[in-house]
Amino acid sequence: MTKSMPTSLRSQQYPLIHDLANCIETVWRENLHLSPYLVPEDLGYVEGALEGERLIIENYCYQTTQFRKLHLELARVGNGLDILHCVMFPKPEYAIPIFGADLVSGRGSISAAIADLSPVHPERALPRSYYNALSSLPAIHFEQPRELPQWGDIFSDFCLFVRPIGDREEAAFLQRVREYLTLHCQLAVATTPLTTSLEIEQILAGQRYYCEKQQQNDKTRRVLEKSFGTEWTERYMTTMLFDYNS
Ligand code: BLA
Repeated sequence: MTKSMPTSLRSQQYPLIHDLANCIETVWRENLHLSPYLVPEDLGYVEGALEGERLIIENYCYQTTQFRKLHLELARVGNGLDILHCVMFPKPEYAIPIFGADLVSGRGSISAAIADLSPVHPERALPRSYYNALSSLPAIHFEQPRELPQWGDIFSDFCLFVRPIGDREEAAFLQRVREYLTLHCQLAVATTPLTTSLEIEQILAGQRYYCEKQQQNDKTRRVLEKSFGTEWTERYMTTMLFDYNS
């Protein structure tokens, strides 16, 4: 495993991944007041190749008044597989959903594009303001919707999970994620923090459940294990990708 300054991975990545990374950062900058977030020193930029192909990971993290961690990760496996991973973890005083997105491309197309505002309430319902805003977006149709895995009960009814076909569907996906992000930032900023410890505990439990389910994604785990081994992968998945203690 080696450490060095990040080269601009994004410029080499699949165009939709590059575009979504830029879109996420732009919406964050336009709507939130970003402060630095300290990434463990050895996890900002990582490169590994235990067995087989080299995996390069770049992490970008921020925090804001409403969010304890905004995380954008870009990764490339060998010369073919590009990945974008993004999660916005609210502070537990904010009873708002978790935004998450994952894009995986290989051999010249995107195989998986997922984005959601996932509820963390005990009854796993979205706040009314989110439900209303998301329901008012015009319906969109994708030729190849994908089925959620078994652990996917964390996702909302508004979860997009598709294999986008062609430029038109890729653009539609990007546009819809921009809408999710923008309304999320605006609603988050307008949210009054909770004050009772019982309510805060419930939100924490919901965030923990979300993370535990995401940690069950074997597809992510396998990619990481091949380059970094099981121990490193377990640490990475529980401290960097889906942590709920900090
Ligand atoms: C799927 N995630 C995948 C796949 C790979 C990765 C290779 C399979 C792609 C496919 O089926 O076409 C790999 N994803 C990674 C790696 C990282 C990553 C290595 O983020 C990080 C280093 N995953 C998330 C988030 C969501 C998510 C935030 O990290 C959703 C908000 C979802 N990824 C997700 C889902 C699948 C997936 C639902 C499909 C899983 C399945 O079909 O079993």
